Order: sequence, then structure tokens, then C-alpha cells
Amino acid sequence: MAQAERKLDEVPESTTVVVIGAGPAGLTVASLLRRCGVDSIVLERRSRQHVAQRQRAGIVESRAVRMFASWGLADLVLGGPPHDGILEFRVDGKSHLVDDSDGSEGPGARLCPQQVLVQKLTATHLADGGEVRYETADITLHDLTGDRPTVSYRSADGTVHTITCAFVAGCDGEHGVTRAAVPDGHLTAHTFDHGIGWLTVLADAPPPAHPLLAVSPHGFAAHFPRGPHSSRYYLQCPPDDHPGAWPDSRVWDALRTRLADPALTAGPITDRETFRLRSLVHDPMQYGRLYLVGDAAHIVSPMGGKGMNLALYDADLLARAVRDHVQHHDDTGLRTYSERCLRRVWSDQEFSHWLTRTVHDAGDDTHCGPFLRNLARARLDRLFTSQTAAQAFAELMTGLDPAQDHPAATGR
Ligand code: RFL
Repeated sequence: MAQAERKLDEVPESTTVVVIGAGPAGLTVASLLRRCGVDSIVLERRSRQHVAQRQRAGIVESRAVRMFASWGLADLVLGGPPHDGILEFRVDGKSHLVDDSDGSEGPGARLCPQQVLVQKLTATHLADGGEVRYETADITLHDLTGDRPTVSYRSADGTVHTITCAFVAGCDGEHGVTRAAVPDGHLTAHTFDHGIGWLTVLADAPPPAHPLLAVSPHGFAAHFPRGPHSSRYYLQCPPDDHPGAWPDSRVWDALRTRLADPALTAGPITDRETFRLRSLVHDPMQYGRLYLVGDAAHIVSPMGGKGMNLALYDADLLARAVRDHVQHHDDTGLRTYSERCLRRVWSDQEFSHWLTRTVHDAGDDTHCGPFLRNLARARLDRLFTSQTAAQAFAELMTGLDPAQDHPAATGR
């Protein structure tokens, strides 16, 4: 009985940053802080095994590769081969190769699946002496606008813990608790729904030679590498479609038709889900001493591969801002965190929106009508024929932003 009572006691602790969520955003914040000697505790709702197996993104863009390199972490946390910088658009079966590297010096993008990044970030952080607590429940945030916020949670054995900290990093994704802890009226949510659905399928099937986007009157489809023997596929579908409507045979038939590749090799499908293409931005990305990072602050439709990369961008800015506060008593980074993140967020939202509209409108004219279809086809034609248009596209794909990534602009 005495033992049980002790277990329910509150266990008070303190740290500099409580990081909530051990996805790409949370693990990156914690790893970067660890690198510069700032302590943190990461609280994650799920088990380590569950988090390490969640498969989503597949490319770490050039900017993020260079970010990890600047912290001495690139070789430790990035797996997978370099991306060769070529993206294939297949329009009505005709192939157009577009160079999506921006020609600047330094390492380029990596074909590093999200789960590999998460596994390596976790291992590196723990080896560096960092702390991640899994299977935490009932996280509650207190005094976010005071000098010393507290975070309480219950561990798997029923003990209630209370951690006092200087900052809370809300890295708990779209449906987490941190953004929900902000009182009404402090954040504005900007939302957009494309009215388009995607079926996404993971399969043990050969990856394409280059990431491939296919446009045709049959509807949009895409094929991306996810490892030496695995692929992720996307198929445009009605916005409220259900994965059960897509048995294996229908998936492979649709892919062969839309990719204009009757010989496409099938393989066992390991995951299949449907979702709507939509976007969401919360502004500002801060409330008191709570800083929102990654999907907790913004969702970008997967077209263009920006969601995870934005999370890494936010994480880098927050880690630098906290470091400057702790070590140099400089609050500039904390003060400008939201504004600087949102500038990048809106730039990537715009790119993702442009690419989403272009590849969907150009194909299925029952979706948007012939006028918008011809506009989208003209945009693709410009991309394939104008060096200037291709250069702008490559700059957006790599994620490098001359105004923000120049050392003088970042103060690195
Ligand atoms: P995550 O990855 O959702 O991690 C949040 C973590 O927080 C935990 N959590 C909690 N922990 C404690 N207490 C609570 N109450 C909690 N609630 C949640 C969760 O268990 C989880 O571990 O957010 P993060 O770190 O911000 O990372 C964002 C990325 O995961 C996301 O943007 C990308 O996956 C988006 N995305 C893609 N991004 C790309 O850059 N390129 C891509 O090719 C790409 N493909 C995709 C995608 C997302 C997809 N989905 C989700 C529709 C493909 C798909 C299918």
C-alpha cells in the first residue's frame, strides 16, 4: 500500500526545455540542444518501437542536410543514398526529366525515409546522454506565460511527474496537446482543402529510377523510392474515398495505366491509407514560453515533400534561439522565431499549392474544367522548356532560400 501511494506521488524535476513529441521535430530539437550543452527531457505518448516504425516522408531536402552538417550530425542521423537531383514528370506517357538540384555547392538532398531519420536521431540523442521518456500519458501544461512553466504527466507505472522548465517545445504533431493548451483567441488557424483525395500505398516493390510524378486524363499518380527494395505510390482518388475500395488488383491496374508503364513490377503492399489534400497554418507559432514546431504548427499537403522538412527547419531555428538565450543572453532568436518560421512555411505552402494544382488540374479535366487544365499544361510546358522556370522550381525543391540561408541572414 505504501509502495502504491509512493507511486502516485508527484516527482518534481527541472530542465531547460521540455520537448513534447519524439517525431522528427522533437528529436531534432532535443539532439541539437544536446549538441550545444542545453538539457532537455523529451516526452512521447507512444512506445519507442511504434515511433521508430512510422513511415511517411522519404527525402531530406538539401537545406536540411546542410543544417544537420552544420551541427556535425549529418553522418550520424542521415541514412540512404544521395538524391541524384533528377525528378521525372511523365505527361500522357511522355517523360520529362527536370533537374531539381539548384547547382549550389555543398551536399544535396538525401533519399532518407522518415523512419530511418527518426531511428538514427533517437540512437544519436540517447548515445549523447539525452533523455526520451516513452509511453507518457495525461500531459498537462501550466504557467506558460510565467517565467517557469511546468509540465506534468503520468508514466506507465502510474507515477505523476512534474517538470519545471524555461521553455516548452510543442512537437506533438497535428493532434497533440500543446497547441490545444493555448487559450482561445491567441492563435489564428488558416486552412485550405484542395477537394482532392489521395490513396497512398507502401509496397515491397522496386523503386523508380527517379522520383516520378505522372499526369494524365486518368488522374494523377506518383512513384517514390523508399529504400533499395521499397516504394511509396500515390493515386488521386475522390476526397472521401476509403482504402477498402482499393484492393491490390485495382491499385496495380491504376498505377500501370496512370504511370503509362504496363510492365510496372508489383509487390506485397505493406500499408495503404487515404487522406484529403489540405493545408493548415497556425499563426503565431508561439504562446508565452511554448514554441510550436513542425506539424503541431502547420500541415502542408504532401505534394512537394515539405512537411517533414519544415519541421526540421523550425527545430533548427528553435534550438539556435534557445542556445543564444541560455549561453549569450540574446533573445533575438526567441523573439523572431514565429515570424522567421512562418516566412518559410508560407513559401513552402505556396510551392506545394502550385505543384498540387498543376499536376491535378493538368490531368483530369472533369476535376477542374478545360480552362484550368490548359493553364496547368502551360505551366508544365514552361517548366520543361524555360531554364529560368526550371531554376526557380529547383530552388523551391531544394529548400534553399538565398534571403534566409545566407550566413549573414541567419547570424550563424
Ligand atoms: P509527427 O511526426 O506527427 O510527430 C509527433 C510526435 O508527437 C507524439 N505525440 C505526443 N506525445 C506526447 N503526448 C501527446 N499528447 C502526443 N501527441 C502526439 C506522436 O506520437 C509523435 O511521435 O510530427 P513532426 O515531428 O512535426 O514531424 C512532421 C512530419 O511527420 C510530417 O510533416 C511528414 O510526415 C509529412 N509528410 C511528408 N513530409 C515530407 O517532408 N516529405 C514527404 O514526402 C512526406 N510524405 C507526409 C508524407 C505525411 C503523410 N501523412 C501523414 C499523410 C506522406 C504521408 C502519407
